[in-house]
Amino acid sequence: MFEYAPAPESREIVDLRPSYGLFIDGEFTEGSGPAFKTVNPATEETLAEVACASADDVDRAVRAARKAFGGWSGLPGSERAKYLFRIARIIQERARELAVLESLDNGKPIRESRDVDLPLVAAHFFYYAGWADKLQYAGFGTKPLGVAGQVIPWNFPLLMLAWKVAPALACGNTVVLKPAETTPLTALLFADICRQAELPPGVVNIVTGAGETGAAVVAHPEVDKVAFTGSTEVGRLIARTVAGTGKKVTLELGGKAANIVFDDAPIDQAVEGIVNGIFFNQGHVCCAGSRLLVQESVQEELLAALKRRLGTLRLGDPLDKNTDIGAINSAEQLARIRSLSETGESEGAERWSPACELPERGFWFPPTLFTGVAQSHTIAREEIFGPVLSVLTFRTPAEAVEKANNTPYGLSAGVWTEKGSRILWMAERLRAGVVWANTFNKFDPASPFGGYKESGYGREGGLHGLEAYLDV
Ligand code: TXE
Repeated sequence: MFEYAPAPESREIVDLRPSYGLFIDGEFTEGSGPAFKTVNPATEETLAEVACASADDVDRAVRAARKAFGGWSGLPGSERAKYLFRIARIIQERARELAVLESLDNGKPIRESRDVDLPLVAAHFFYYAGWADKLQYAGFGTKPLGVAGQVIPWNFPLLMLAWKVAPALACGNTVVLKPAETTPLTALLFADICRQAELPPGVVNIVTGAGETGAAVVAHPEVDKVAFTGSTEVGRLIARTVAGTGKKVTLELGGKAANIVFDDAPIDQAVEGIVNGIFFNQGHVCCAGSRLLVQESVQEELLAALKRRLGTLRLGDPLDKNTDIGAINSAEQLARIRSLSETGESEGAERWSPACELPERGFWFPPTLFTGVAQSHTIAREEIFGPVLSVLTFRTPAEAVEKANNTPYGLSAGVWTEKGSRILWMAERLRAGVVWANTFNKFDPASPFGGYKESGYGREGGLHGLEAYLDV
C-alpha cells in the first residue's frame, strides 16, 4: 500500500516523553488516579509514566464526547470522511514512529508492527472514511448511537483502536477509548494525530488506566454503546453491567481455534500456515490457531517438518528486523503461559521446544509444541494466549469437525486441503466466525470479524461493522 522505510528500525525515531496525560476534549490533561508505569517487555525498562483516569476523569471525558456529539453527527458524511482520510494519511506518514513505539510498548517484532499492524491500521481508517458518505445507501440510515465507550486489549493496541474508532467516527459517534494498561503509548500518539488532523475537540477522548477505568467507562450512564475486546471473564462482567441499561454492546472475547490439516494438503504450505497461526505476535492473538488438528496418516511427516521449521525461528530483540518471535507482553501473561504449559506436562502431554536461548532480562517464552494432547486436557480447552501449540489428531472429516467444535469458543478455524468441496463442507459445519482455507490469520477491513458462543457477539469490520454503530 505504501513504501516502507528500510530496516533495522531505531528507537530514536520515537520522541518518548517521561510522562503522559489523558486526552480529553482535545487537550492532554492530568489524571486524578495514581500514575502508573509502562515498561518495555523485552528489557523491563520503564518507558514512561502514564496518567490514570479516575471515575471523575472518565466523567469529564464522557461529557466532552457528549458535547462534541451534536456537531460531529451533524456534519455531512463527506465532511467526516475528510477527517478520517486525513487521519489515515497521517498514520501512513508517521507509520515508522508508530510501529517502533508499538514494538517498544508491546514487545512484538518490528517486522509485524511495521508490515502488518500499521498498514492494517491505516487501511481501516481509509476503508471507513469511504463509508462515511454512503451510509444511507447501505440501508442503515444515518443515525449514530451517541457516545461510544471502547475498551481494548494489549495484543494489537493500535489495530484494536482502529477497529473501534474508525467505524464509530464514520457513523457520527464520538468516542471515549480506554487502552490496555500495559500498552497505552500508541493510543496517546494517536491522540496527537487527532490534534494534527484538527479533529474537533471531544470527538476522540483517550482515558488510560487499569480495569477500574474501563469499568467506569462501561458503567457511565451517558455512554450509549460499549465495545470491548479482551478476556471472556471481563466480557461477562461487562455484559452484566450493561444488561437492562439499553446500551448496545459488542464483545470480542477469547478463542481456541483449530487449524485442521488433511492428508492431501501441501505440507510446506501448511507448516507456514501453522507457524503463522500460532507464533504470529507470540500467540497473543484471539483467533490464533492454538489447536493443530492433523489427520493421523500425515501426523509424522507434518510434525517432523514443523519441528524443523521451528528450529529456524529467531527469538529476540523486537526492534531487530530479523526477529520472528518477540517478547511476551507482561510478567502476568508470562506467568499464565508458564502455568498452563506446566499443567500440560503434568496432565501427560509431551512438551517440545527447539534449542532456543532466551534473553536474560525481559519476558520470554520459547515456541512450544505439545503432542499427545487429549481433548480433556486443559491445554486443549483453555486459551493460553502465548506461543504454545497443542497437537491433536483425527481420522475423518466428521471427527475433525466434532473436535474443532468441542470448545466453548468459536472465533476462527483453518482448513488445509486440496479439495475445494471439502473446504465448503467443513466451513458449513465449523462453528466459528471466520474459517480460513489454506491460509491463516488474514485480515481485511472489508471483512467482518467476530465470534460464536463464548467468543462474544457482534461483528467488527466491513459493512457489518457499521451496524454496531448505527440505529437502523
Ligand atoms: O485481559 P482483560 P487480560 C485473554 C487472554 C489473556 C487473558 C487475560 O487469554 O491471557 O484474556 O488478559 C480492561 N471493566 N485475552 O487480563 O483483563 C483492561 O484494562 C472494563 C484475549 O489483559 O480482559 C484492558 O484494557 N474493562 C483478548 C482490557 O479490559 C476492564 C485480548 C482487556 O483486559 C475490566 C486480551 C473491567 N472490569 C486478553 N477489567 C482477545 N480477545 O484478543 C479489565 N478491563
